[in-house]
Amino acid sequence: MQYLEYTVENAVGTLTINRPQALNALNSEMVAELTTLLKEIAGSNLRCLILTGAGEKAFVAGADIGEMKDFNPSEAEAFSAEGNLVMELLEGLPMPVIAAVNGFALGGGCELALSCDIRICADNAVFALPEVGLGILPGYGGVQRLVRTVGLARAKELAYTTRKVKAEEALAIGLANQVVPAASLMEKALEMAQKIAANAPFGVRAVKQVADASVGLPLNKATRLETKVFGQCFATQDQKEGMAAFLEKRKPAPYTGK
Ligand code: CO8
Repeated sequence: MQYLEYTVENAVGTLTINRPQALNALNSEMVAELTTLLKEIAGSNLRCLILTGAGEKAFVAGADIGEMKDFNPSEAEAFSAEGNLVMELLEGLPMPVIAAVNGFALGGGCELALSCDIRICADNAVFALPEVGLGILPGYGGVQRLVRTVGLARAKELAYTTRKVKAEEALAIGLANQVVPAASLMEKALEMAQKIAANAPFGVRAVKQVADASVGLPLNKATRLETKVFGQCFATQDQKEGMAAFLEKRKPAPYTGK
């Protein structure tokens, strides 16, 4: 892979977008690499994924403006469709995904971070949707996901104005889950990922499934899904071990995902 680095340690994956000379701007090759890698990760037994950008300056500074500038409408639509597939693959991964946001998360970079379950930000993080200032709209699902994350009025304001949101404001409006010093970003992201990875994998994936179902399903359908998945937990060895350990006043043995 030319633009991605991927490592796995103790069932926690770290995917680094690696094009720091262009502030990790997303081009077609990178989108194709992400599509392939995310499909592989979806079928793996990874317990948590961290997504970040190489260098100290940017998570991802958006889609590649140089590549987009001469698109005709159908090329632009295809570029948007391929990018949207990446966002859907990321969002649809069965395991939690943490965006470790270092510096700029602009345009497509903000949209990428919004497709993750959790955003931990360095204190130098800056989010924005600059697209209308470039004559386009956020075409990677950014408006949809920003509405769901910070509410309709705030999302509209940010997309209409292109205003930059710094880390502390991102935390205050629920765009960021946590703000940490830039130097300890990866350490803090890893700490959270390891905490997630230590829990029963079926339970963690079940939480993601039912939490995401809350977006599209009416409450009674979502709770019915929850009931079904709750039952399925009782077919796992991890549930037997977790409950036995509680009653025997001991720590559970490491969860196996079985
Ligand atoms: N695309 C291409 N190259 C970029 C991008 C980008 N989005 N962002 C930065 N770069 C490049 C610069 O051109 C520069 O390259 P070079 O050294 O060859 O001149 C290098 O990265 C470093 O950038 P700067 O010199 O500009 O660094 P500064 O510290 O001065 O500024 C900024 C940093 C503020 C982040 C500035 O680079 C910037 O404003 N970048 C563009 C941000 C932006 O507008 N992003 C949104 C792009 S549009 C988008 O993402 C749409 C997604 C939906 C697509 C739907 C499909 C149609």
